Amino acid sequence: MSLDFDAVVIGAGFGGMYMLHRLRLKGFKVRVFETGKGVGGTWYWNRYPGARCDVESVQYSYQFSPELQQEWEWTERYATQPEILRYANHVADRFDLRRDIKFETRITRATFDEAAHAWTVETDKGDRVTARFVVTALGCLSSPNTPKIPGLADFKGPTYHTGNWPHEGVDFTAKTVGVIGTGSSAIQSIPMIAKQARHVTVFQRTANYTIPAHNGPLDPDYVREVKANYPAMRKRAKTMPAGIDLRVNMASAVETPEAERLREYQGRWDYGGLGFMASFSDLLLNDESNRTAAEFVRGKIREIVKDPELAARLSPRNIIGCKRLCVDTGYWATYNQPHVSLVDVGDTPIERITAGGLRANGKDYRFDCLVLATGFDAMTGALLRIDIRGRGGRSLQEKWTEGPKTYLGLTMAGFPNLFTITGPGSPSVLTNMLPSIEQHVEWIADCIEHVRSRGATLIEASRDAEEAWVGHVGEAAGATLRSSCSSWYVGANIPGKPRVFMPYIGGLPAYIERCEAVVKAGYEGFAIV
Ligand code: NA7
Repeated sequence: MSLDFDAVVIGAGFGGMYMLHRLRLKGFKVRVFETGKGVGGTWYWNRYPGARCDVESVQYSYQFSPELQQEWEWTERYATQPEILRYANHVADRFDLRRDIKFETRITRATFDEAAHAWTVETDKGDRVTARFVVTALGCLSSPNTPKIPGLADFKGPTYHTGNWPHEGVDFTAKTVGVIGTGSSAIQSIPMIAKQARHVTVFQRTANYTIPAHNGPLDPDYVREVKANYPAMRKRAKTMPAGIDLRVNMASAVETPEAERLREYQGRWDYGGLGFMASFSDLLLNDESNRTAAEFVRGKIREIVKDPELAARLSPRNIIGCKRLCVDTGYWATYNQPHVSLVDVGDTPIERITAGGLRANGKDYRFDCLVLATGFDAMTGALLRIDIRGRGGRSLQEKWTEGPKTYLGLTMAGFPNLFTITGPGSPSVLTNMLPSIEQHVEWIADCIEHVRSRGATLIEASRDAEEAWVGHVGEAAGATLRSSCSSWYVGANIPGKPRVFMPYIGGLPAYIERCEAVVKAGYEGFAIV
């Protein structure tokens, strides 16, 4: 049987773009399908005001091409969504990627043909193509979660989801706005919306921790230094659990004298960003240690927010870093403005959305526009939206009824020749996405090349290898405080979703080592036919 393609890649974000490039370099015939009109994935859809990466721009970028790395100029410490999208487009142009990408086309079904050792992939535009391999590059936070609040369709004004923001932008001038959610997207967008709007009402279910970004233009001397030493920086980053080159303090928070501990937190606060969690090595291992960091941040909220009662309501009570830590620009201070108000919906959920606003705590709140900053069906949502059928016509939905199961976050038993970039069971969402993506892509491309070089047509993870990996992912999660709270890491934000800590928390270095060991042992845990 002659196949249309060697590989079909689903998605043209950073994962899909590099997968295409890498497979083409190895001489494979590849077709990418992308729902959007352009490349960029997350950065194509998340256009809400204030959208910005919380990993520093010089690190949140590809390293596979030294030329690209040298020629691209980031302007700010943390790049804005438009700048990252320009970068994605630059990469697409530079490596001539668009000719193999079909845009505005959603994959609806992928079916494995056991006799042909090939996938048949169908799209919403009526395409039906065959390929030996399928690689999903769907992103971990790409299936927006619209909560099933009664009456959502009754709202007369416009409703916007941060994860699917209008491309033409939204002007909130003179408008009253209701925002549901206080996650990262809300924390980034609320200060920007408040700059325009007449009034903003934020509906908070769970108060969240955020660390100031202290964003600003990049110092040309710093950029020169980074560029002169890029390989060393990238190498250091790969030795860090999160794949980010930052200083980790190996001391324990509780064993450090209080004055010194506070100095460390203050230094990290003043520097800004996610490095706050690297203040001490045991913040996610020891409750007492964690409490010292959480209390430091609560103290900052009390300093910044003038009304003590409001400060108390904005102060998170749970473990810091259990949910994804946020990075902000002026979030807490926004609540000092008279036209910004906070409504707690933690103890009693929002009753219903009404024509003119919403009803909560027995009160009616009115606004012109509704912003849903309500997050995503993370890690599995985008995969399960596609009808993926492996051996015996068994669907991925059936396989994952009790939670996602993968081998290395890259492959699945019963689904031969199918690979997932940043899939559940990989460390991706707990790391700097770009180096994780590059590692996954290079591993997958080498694997596909290996299958071809053996004259084989099928590779499949064994059930035993998969079970062992799932067990290891679960054990690693159990050792940290991170699996203990209700976050999207455990699927807690989606009613009915199995509660499983989905990413691999053992860190990028341990993960890379494991992936390399599997290859060295002749693709241990795989059958190649
Ligand atoms: P998040 O972090 O999942 O935040 C979603 C927010 O929406 C969060 O505060 C939720 O409260 C809230 N939410 C969700 N459903 C409801 C309902 N029904 N009622 C009230 N509040 C609700 O998504 P983001 O888009 O902000 O960020 C996702 C990731 O992108 C982030 O972690 C970074 O990695 C980048 P909850 O906390 O569940 O009580």
